[in-house]
Amino acid sequence: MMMPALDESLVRSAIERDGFVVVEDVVPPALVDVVTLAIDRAAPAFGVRQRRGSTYAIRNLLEVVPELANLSAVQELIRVVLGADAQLVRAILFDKRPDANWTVGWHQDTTIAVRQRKDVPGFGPWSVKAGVAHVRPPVQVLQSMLTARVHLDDCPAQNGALHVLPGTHRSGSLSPQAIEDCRLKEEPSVCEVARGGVLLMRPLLLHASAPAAAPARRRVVHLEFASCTLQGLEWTTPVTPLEKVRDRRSQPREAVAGSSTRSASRIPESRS
Ligand SMILES: O=C(O)CCC(=O)C(=O)O
Repeated sequence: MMMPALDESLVRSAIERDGFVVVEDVVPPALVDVVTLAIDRAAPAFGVRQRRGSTYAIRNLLEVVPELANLSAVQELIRVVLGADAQLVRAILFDKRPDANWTVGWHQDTTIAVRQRKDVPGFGPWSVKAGVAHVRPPVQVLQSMLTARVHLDDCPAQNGALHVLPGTHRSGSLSPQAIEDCRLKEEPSVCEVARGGVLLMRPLLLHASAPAAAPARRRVVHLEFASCTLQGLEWTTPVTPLEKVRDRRSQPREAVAGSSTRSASRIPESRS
């Protein structure tokens, strides 16, 4: 059976216009199982946050599950938007579950993880998360980045799906007042994603996360990619640029434009 091919230009235009797009069936079920098992086996370690004995966030996920650097279907998707020079620069697990049903208010992702703190003009303030130096870079760095949120469980709206404000990635770095203004003006979209699907999003897209109304496991592997070098600083992960990745066997099947609470508008499939 011929697999429908991903419409690359529609992915690119959705990212440019809305700042996000959902692509279904990216990671095959067997590979989702492998990643899920590796994460579940991860012993409580540095960077693993726990609540009442349950792991709900792993910050330095690549140390725990190095296989994540080789998810070729995800890398293919990233290449479509960022080009072949993109690198994986950070990996985090976000896990919502009945005993860790957390919430996050509206925000942009404005920090990056780097190998070592060095005072460089344009970079700051600094912080340390799970033992790793983090810094707020110039806005151009954030604008050149793309996040792939790989879903290891089905995530319908009632399972703590991510809410986003479409198009807000185009406004640069926003003050708390500007975030509040956007929240009052724009209608949020709810990003429902099935197991194996990927939400691609720009880090500057305003997003928030409500507790699940019908809590189940909601494991999301958050992979950040960048296509730029840092002036005077180094990314944490010495990884291979995506130009080395050319395996199209597990082609993503279809892209769904920002699904909203009312209806999910679909980008039609094109067949190769
Ligand atoms: O996974 C979530 O629901 C929220 C994660 C988040 O806030 C983030 O990616 O910055």
